[in-house]
Amino acid sequence: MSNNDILFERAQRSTPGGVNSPVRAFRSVGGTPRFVTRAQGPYFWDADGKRYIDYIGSWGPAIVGHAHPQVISAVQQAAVNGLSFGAPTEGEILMAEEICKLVPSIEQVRLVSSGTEAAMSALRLARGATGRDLIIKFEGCYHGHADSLLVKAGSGLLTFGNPTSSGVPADFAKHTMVLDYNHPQQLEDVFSKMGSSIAAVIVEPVAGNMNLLRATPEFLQTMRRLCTQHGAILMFDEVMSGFRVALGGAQALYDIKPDMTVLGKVIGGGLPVAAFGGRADLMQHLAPLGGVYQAGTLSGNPVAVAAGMSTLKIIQQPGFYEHLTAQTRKLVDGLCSAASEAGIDFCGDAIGGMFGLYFTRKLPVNYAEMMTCDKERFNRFFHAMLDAGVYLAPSAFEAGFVSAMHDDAVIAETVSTAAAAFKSLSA
Ligand code: KE4
Repeated sequence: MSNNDILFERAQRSTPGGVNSPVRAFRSVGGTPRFVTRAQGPYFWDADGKRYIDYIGSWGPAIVGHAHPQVISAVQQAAVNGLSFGAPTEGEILMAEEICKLVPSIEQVRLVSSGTEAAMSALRLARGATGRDLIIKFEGCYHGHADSLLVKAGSGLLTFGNPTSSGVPADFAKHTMVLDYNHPQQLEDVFSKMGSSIAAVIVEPVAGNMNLLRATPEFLQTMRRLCTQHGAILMFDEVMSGFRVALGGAQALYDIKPDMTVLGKVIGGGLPVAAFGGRADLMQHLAPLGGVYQAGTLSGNPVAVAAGMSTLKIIQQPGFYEHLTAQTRKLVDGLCSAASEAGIDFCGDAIGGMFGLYFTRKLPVNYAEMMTCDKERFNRFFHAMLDAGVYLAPSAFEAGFVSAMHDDAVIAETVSTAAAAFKSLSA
C-alpha cells in the first residue's frame, strides 16, 4: 500500500469520504486521492514523495504558483501581528479599494470567507433589494452549496426547480428556476412571462463547473438587457473566472457590466477570502445600514487578506496575463496535436489561465453537448497522466488551471507525457 492509500484509509475513519470537499475523493475518476505534503511553483509532492505538475492550483487560487515567496512573506509578516481580531483593519480597506479598482462594476464590496458564502449573501441581498423571490440559474453552473443554488431544472421550462441535494426543502428549490446555458430564447420566454417576479439572474460568465464552457456574447447581452428592462439584478459569479480569464474577469472580456459580482479563489491567494459587490445603491441594503443581514467572524481576516493582496499585486505586473494566456494556449495546442497524432477524438479550449479538455470531436457549446464527451476515455487519460506525474482535475467535467510558473519546460513535459497517454488510449 502507498502512503496515499494508508492516509486515505485512515482519513475515511474520521471524515466522511476521507475528504473535506467531495471532488477531492476521486469518485468520478476512481482510484486513491493524492495527499499533498508540499507544493512549490507549478508542482506539488504527495505522501509518497512523488512530484506532480499541478493543473488544479487549488481550483484557481494558486495563479502565481504555489508558495510564491512574496505571498509567503506577506502571510508571515501578517501572522506575527496576530491572526484575527473581529475588528476592522486597514488591510480590508486596501483589499476593497483594490477590488473596486480592478472590477469597475463593483462600487462597494463586502469580504467573506468562501465563494458559497459570497453567492449566498449576494442572492439574499438581491432578494432584499428587489422584494422579489425568484432566482434564475443555469444547468451546469455551480455557485457553491447554499440551499437555493443546489437546484436542478424542473420538468418543464416554467416549472420551478427541484433540489439536487437531499436536505434542501422543496419550498426552497421552488424559488429557483434552472434554464439552459447559452439559450437566449429561454430567457426571453421566462422574462416575458415572469419578469416582474425575478429577483436575480446568476451566471458563470465563463463556466468552469461543467468543464470550461464559454458564454456566447448574445447569451450574456440578452440577460443584461432583460434584467435592466424588468428590474432584476444581473449577477456574475466570477469566483472562478475572476482574475483568471483576464485581470478584470469575464465581464472585462465580454464588456458587460453586471449589477453584482461574486469573487473568490484568486483574491485569497490560497487563503479563505471571497467577496460580493456591485452597485452602491444595492450594497446599501446590507446590515448595518439596511435590512439584509450578513455577517462573518473571519470575514476580511488579516492574514488571508495579506495573501490575497500580495497575489493581486503580482498579477498586475506588466505582461502577467499575456504570459499566462500564452502558456495556457501552448498547453492546449500541444495536447490537441498529441491527440491528433494518436488518432484520438479530442479538442481543447483556453481562456486566460483556464482551460478545458474534451474527449469529443468539436468544442461543446452547451451543457447537453458537454455531457456527450467520452467520460470513460477521460478517466483513462487522467490516470495515465497521474501515473506519469501530471495532475489534472479528477473529473471530466471540471476546468483546468495554469499558473505563471508553468514555463515552457513544464508545458513541454506535460505535452510529451500526454502523447504517451493518448497512444495508450488508442492501443
Ligand atoms: P467555495 O465555497 O468552494 O469557495 O466556492 C464555491 C464556488 C462558487 N462559484 C463558482 C463559480 C465556483 O467554481 C465555486 C467553487 N468551485 C469548485 C471547483 N469546481 C471548488 C472545488 C470544490 O468544491 O472542492
